[in-house]
Parts: sequence; structure tokens; C-alpha cells
Amino acid sequence: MKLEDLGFSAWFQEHNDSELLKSTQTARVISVSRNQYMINNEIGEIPAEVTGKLMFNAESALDYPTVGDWVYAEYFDDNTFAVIQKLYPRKAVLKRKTPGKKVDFQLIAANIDVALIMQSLDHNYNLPRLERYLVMINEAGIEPLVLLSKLDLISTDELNEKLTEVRQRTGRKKIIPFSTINGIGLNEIKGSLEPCKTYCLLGSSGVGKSTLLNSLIGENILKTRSVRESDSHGRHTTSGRQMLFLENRSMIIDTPGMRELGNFDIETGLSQTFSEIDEIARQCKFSNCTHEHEKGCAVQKALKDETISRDRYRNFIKMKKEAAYYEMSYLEKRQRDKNFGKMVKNVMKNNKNKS
Ligand SMILES: Nc1nc2c(ncn2[C@@H]2O[C@H](COP(=O)(O)OP(=O)(O)OP(=O)(O)O)[C@@H](O)[C@H]2O)c(=O)[nH]1
Ligand SMILES: [Mg+2]
Ligand SMILES: [Zn+2]
Repeated sequence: MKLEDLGFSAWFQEHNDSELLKSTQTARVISVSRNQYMINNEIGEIPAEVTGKLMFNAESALDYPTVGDWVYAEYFDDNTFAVIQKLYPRKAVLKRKTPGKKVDFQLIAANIDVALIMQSLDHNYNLPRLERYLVMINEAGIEPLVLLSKLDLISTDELNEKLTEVRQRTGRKKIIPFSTINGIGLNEIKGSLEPCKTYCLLGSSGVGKSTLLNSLIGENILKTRSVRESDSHGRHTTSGRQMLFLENRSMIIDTPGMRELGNFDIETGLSQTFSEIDEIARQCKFSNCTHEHEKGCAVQKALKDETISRDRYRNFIKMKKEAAYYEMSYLEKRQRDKNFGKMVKNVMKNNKNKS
């Protein structure tokens, strides 16, 4: 495959390390599982590893290659194996807080043009969560497209209600409801995918990300959850991340469902997602206004005048608090978690003593 077909653009060309290109070639990471990478370029799809130097210099997981990365690779053994020397700068990157207490980050994918944010129209449908995804995507500087799956499970009236709600709350007109069972909406999704662009599927486990990809490709390449298991919670069917190539030459990355979202630098995304509130907040009397009880708060006034919706306001405040939590330092958080752990232990002990 040619580099342009894989999404290589002038931006990467301008940022290249011409010295390093004398001994290496440019390739794109198309799948990652543990320390094994698959990379692709004119030579073809081959396995690769990273150099010891790259590992040694890596300060965190963010310095390792991820799906979608452009890399400098040195080829060996008749081009059957490669070693990744260095990464190209990333144009956009999707990352998330790793599950659990520790504040650590995991890369989801790099150099994504459009994020396909997916919710299913059954019990998974949740507007605040959708807003959280939009914040994350905006913050990463990636364009979002909202897909609502399992359309076959609800009535037309219910659908229209939900569509109106999503449009109002997110300010987005283009939202695609679809079903892989009756095929409604699939052509609209296909029509939205452009050649040489990279897409990434995001959404909770079980919403049907891999099922959609299989139907777009027309083959059951990806493992999906069996219908029998469809009620089982907390299990991820997809574990690795990989990029697939559609007939129209667009690329889509499948990812495992995410349980937690979090981001240090969420503020920019926050002001974009809640732009109408952000605009008003600039007129508050105090620059550090929390918009909850201060005198001269323009947001509180707008709430009374009903210029902004109470639902949107509640989410805005909730996300602001979350952002503040993510911005606390490592140490503060560890202390907080430790104290919490102690408290839980004490409560358990007391309960034991009582019984
Ligand atoms: N009713 C209905 N069920 C669907 C539809 N699409 C997918 N499903 C079912 O939803 C379940 C989950 O599908 P997956 O594609 O494995 O979900 P996923 O989002 O890839 O999940 P993870 O890989 O765990 O993140 C399966 O049982 C599918 O058969 C749909 O359009 N309608
Ligand atoms: Mg999956
Ligand atoms: Zn205010």
C-alpha cells in the first residue's frame, strides 16, 4: 500500500527526520498486541518491534507506538521483519485514564481524523456519557460523528424523541441511527467515510462496534459477542486494537469498550462542548467563579432567565469538577486514595466488631 493510501499527508512530510530516513522507511502501525506491532507501507504488512533505545528513553506508555502512529522502521531479513526506531510527531492522539485508582494513561489511537462515537439505543443510551465522549474528542482536536446502534430495538416515536434530545443537547445535526440487523443506516455510514481518512470507533463494551465493522467489510473478520452472551456485563469481546481497510479506501480502528474516561487537559474540550455556557461565564464578576453561588454570576442569572438549560448546566458543573480532580497531582490523588482505603478498612473493622 502507498503511504498516501494509508493516510500519510503533507503534515507528516513536513515533520520528517530526513537524516533518519537514510537508514529507515516510513510505515504505519496498524495493530498492537502487547509488544508486538504490525506495520504497513509499500513493502506490505509485517511484524515489528521497538528498539531497546526507544524503550530505554520512554518515560511513559505515551512514548510507545500505538495504532495509527507513523514510525521510522528499519527492515531486516528480506523485509520480513522490522525494528521501530522512532515515532513521527502525532497530529492527534486519543488517550484515556487507565482503569483503577492509579492515575496513568493509555493510548487508544493516534492520527485519527474522525472519531465515531457509538451508543446503542437500548439501556446503553446515555446523554451525559455522550457529552463526556464529545469533550474528550474535542479536546483531542478530532472531529466527532455520533452513531446510534441497535435501531431495531426501539419504536420510531422513541427514536424521534431521542434524536431531538441528542440534537438539542449536543448541538449536532448529523447523527446516524442504524441497525446491523435490518441494515437501516448502513449506507449513510458508508457514505460518511472518506478515502484515505482514519476513523476510530469508540463506545461502551457491547454497543456493537465490531459488529458494525464486520458488516461494513462484509466479512466476519472481528470477533463479536455471541447473542447468547449479550447480557453479560463487564466483559470485553475486543481486546487488541487494529486498523481495518474498507473497500472505499478509508481506514477504521476498532477498540475495546471503555469503562472510564478521563483527561488531564479537559478544559479546552469542556469550553467547546458547553460553548453556550462558556460564553456567558465570561461575564461573571469573578474570574474564578464556580458558577454555583457567587454574587454577580452570569451563569446563575442565565439559569433564572432560562437562557441555558438546567440539564446542560448540571452536566457542565459535574464535568468541571471531574476535570479539577484529574488535574490534581499524582501525590494528592494517591493521598486521597490512601485515606479512602483507610476509611473503608475502618468501616469494615467496625462492622465486624458490631456483628
Ligand atoms: N439488536 C441488535 N443487536 C446488535 C446490533 N449490532 C450488534 N448487536 C449485538 O450486540 C452485541 C455486542 O456486539 P459487539 O460488536 O461484540 O460489541 P462491541 O462494541 O464490539 O463490544 P467490545 O468489543 O466488548 O467493546 C452482540 O451480541 C451483537 O449481536 C444491532 O444493530 N441490533
Ligand atoms: Mg468489539
Ligand atoms: Zn459564574
